[in-house]
Amino acid sequence: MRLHIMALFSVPFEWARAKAHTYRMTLEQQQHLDDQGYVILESAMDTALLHELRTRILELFDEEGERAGHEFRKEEHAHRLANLVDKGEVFRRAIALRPVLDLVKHVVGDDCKLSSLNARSADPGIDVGQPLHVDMGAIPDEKGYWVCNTVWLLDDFTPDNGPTRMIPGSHKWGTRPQDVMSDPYAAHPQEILLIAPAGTVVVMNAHMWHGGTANRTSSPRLAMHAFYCRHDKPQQQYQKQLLRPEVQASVSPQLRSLLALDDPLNDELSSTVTVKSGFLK
Ligand SMILES: O=C(O)CCC(=O)C(=O)O
Repeated sequence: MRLHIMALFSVPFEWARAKAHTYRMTLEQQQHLDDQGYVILESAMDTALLHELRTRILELFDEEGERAGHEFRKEEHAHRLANLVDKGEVFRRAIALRPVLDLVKHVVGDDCKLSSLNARSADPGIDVGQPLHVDMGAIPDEKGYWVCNTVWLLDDFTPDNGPTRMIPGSHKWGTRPQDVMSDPYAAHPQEILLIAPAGTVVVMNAHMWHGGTANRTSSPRLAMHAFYCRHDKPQQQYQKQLLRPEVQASVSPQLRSLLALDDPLNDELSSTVTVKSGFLK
């Protein structure tokens, strides 16, 4: 049976839905991230930011057409965009949004970096969702967690339009769904659905098992994924190679650091790796 996260977050857990632009990271949020593997920040985007992100992303889908997502991987039943940091100032603002980034740092450390910034639009009228996965196939190592994703809801996530499913606590299991499940596409007895309004950002320990579900409605379901990793791991998309020189020249020292633009260790780690997804080939 699928639980809807709405129900899960009735009164006792209401703090986990903190209004991000009015609250700082709380101990309860940190605890929830540690224990459950995710925190829901409702209204993390104000109306203006939500509108700007949506508008630019829809414009990019139009501009890029068939080429959309070519910097990453294609996904059957979804349209994707990649390398968004290069494609708009609004994206460079979003990846450094404090309440979100503070929680990301709680998972992967103060000196973490952006690993990739993509958009994903789940195609409508489809019966199949994503397999359960962990991002980059990542299992925590001897230093702990090394991947953290943030899902930016640019449409309302409803039970039928392909909300993300999550298995709370699974980031602590040290396994990947494909290693222990005979069918990672199948429903999992512990899964919950992320049902929340547009404007929400979910910070997710990306070792936690998760995946998009089938969008059975007649409209696409849009989200942006700002994915971060620990400083000693490769970026999923090597920002220094992907960002145009004029973009690199325009960003603040703080953003240069978040993008690892002046980081010899990152050059060594990221310049030669081929992009890795949790499940896309
Ligand atoms: O968009 C979603 O609901 C989740 C997508 C996801 O987990 C992925 O593409 O790796």
